[in-house]
Amino acid sequence: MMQKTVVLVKPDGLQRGLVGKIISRFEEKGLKLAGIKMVQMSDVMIDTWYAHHKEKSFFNDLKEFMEWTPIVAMVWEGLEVIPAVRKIVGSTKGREAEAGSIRGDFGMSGSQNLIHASDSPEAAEKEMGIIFNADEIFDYQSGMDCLVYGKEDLANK
Ligand code: 3AN
Repeated sequence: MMQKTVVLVKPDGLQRGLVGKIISRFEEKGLKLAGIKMVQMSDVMIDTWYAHHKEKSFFNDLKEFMEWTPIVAMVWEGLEVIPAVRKIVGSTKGREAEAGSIRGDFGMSGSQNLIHASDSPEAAEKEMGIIFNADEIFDYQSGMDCLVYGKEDLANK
């Protein structure tokens, strides 16, 4: 199934100059960029975004971290892209994340872990709504699709 997922380069990724490298990973994978913008997250946005973490001991630190600088938000599209992107991102704690993943290659921390990626279609919808207006998510024909996907992939998309 064709899906969209939301990726954030968090403040530590921006500060460390990793925005370009992170975007390259997704471009090289063959994903289609459907939206991109720089955003300063607010308390209200974080409360909604991380509502499921609101009772956690680290919530205030998480909020402060996410508001430290602007973030770079993207929407990437592809076949079953939500789990595919989570694999590229790697597990939460950088020092335990698999080598080859973004967190595994570039980070050590479980809080300053460079990047966010939606973990379900429901989360992706919610996160798109927090960051993007409808006219900031683009539907266009990707010239790469016929190279990236085989007939059988596209038959039941
Ligand atoms: P992931 O980003 O891998 O889906 P979640 O959803 O469990 O991880 O956590 C959301 C964010 O909360 C993480 N990306 C991280 O910045 C922060 N976080 C998670 N666990 C901790 C923790 N134990 N201490 C501090 N921050 C944490």
